[in-house]
Amino acid sequence: MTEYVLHEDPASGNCYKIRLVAAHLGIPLQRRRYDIRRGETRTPAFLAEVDAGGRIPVLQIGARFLPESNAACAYLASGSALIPSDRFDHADMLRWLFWEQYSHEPNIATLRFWRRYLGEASLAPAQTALIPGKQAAGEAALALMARHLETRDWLAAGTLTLADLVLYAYTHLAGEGGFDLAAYPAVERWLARVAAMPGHIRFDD
Ligand SMILES: N[C@@H](CCC(=O)N[C@@H](CS)C(=O)NCC(=O)O)C(=O)O
Repeated sequence: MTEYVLHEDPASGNCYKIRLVAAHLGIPLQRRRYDIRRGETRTPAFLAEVDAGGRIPVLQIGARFLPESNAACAYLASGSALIPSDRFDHADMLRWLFWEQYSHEPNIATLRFWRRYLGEASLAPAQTALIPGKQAAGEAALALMARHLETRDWLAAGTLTLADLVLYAYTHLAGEGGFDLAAYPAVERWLARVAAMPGHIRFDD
């Protein structure tokens, strides 16, 4: 049987995505921990052996290494009901994964990291200057999800898919980034639906 090792920092929502998908599918994962604030993914050994990009998560599949959280989720979920077989639904699910990486995670996850883990006082001036733009873009992402979910239970395909699990990760932590989820009740209702599904695990499980 293939052995999976998740190279992760437990504080990362990108790493939680992979644990969440694996839990839904009953796939056991070994976990190897790094502290990104101490530069543990930037050591010569990590860069040579795990990922030349120096970031987590990385899913190790036997002797091979797969970086990028959404790619790792897609690998684990391949062939499962989390990936729609209908051609349009499949592509629609993928668009949420791509959207998450371009319009959601760079704003909501980055502000969470800066505010919750680094503290605004310790940011470089160039980072502080980016905060208003990231706040506005994060609010826009949550508003778009809310509009979509006003009339639907799930993001794509009318059922729970990888899109819901991937977006759940940083959306449910958005409060730690300075976003008020109470302003987006349709998103809150969807978060509760995802968390009630069999196989769900919490961020700190
Ligand atoms: N697009 C990547 C983002 C990976 C990423 O930004 N990882 C962060 C933690 S969530 C990291 O490793 N930061 C440490 C560093 O860059 O040194 C993914 O989805 O996996």
